[in-house]
Amino acid sequence: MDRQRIIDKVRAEMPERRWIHTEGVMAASVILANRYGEDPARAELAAILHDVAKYWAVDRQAGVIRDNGLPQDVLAYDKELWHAPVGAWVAEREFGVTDEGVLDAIRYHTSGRRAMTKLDKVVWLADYIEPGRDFPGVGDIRTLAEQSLERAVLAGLDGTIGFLIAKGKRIYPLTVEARNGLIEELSGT
Ligand code: DGI
Ligand code: FE
Ligand code: FE
Repeated sequence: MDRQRIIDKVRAEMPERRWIHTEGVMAASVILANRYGEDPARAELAAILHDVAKYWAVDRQAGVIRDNGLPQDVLAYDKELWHAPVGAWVAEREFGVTDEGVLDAIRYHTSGRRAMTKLDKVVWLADYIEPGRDFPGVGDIRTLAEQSLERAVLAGLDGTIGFLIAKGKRIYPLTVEARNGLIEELSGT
């Protein structure tokens, strides 16, 4: 499917404000990919599709996870996590995406994972710092993002984990693994 058709179809799946967020993630992904030596076209494709399932009814999201052999453990954690693996499934099945790296970047764009690829990091961080994001601390992470991809993703994960702790929520294990993995990567262990 060509780029414009994907854009038109994804846009039809979401309210306008979420499409504006997606455009912000596209722009930020391209900038980060160019800055850190990743393919901007792959980063942009993952960005276009990353939230494609965000506005599906949660029952529909859960159904995709249950009926297609996706990892079931996520169903025991916050529903906000579900649209990421569902989005990767939709990208492959309905949009014909075959690039496994792009599919992984969509699949792990919320949780992160251990040993995140450069493409995973670019899309994860772009989602966090796109121009429409406005929360305390985002400016510091935008500044970090100009210096170190890994340090910026780590700071973002710290922010998300802190937010979940403050709300008394559980943390999905892949998010903890993502943070541990980045710390190891940064310290060379
Ligand atoms: O879909 P977006 O709003 O653009 O952003 P996202 O896909 O990164 O979703 C983030 C939300 O997911 C955020 O409000 C926190 C929530 N969340 C719930 N449990 C977890 C989690 N995020 C992570 N990384 N790990 C969790 O365990
Ligand atoms: Fe998302
Ligand atoms: Fe997003």
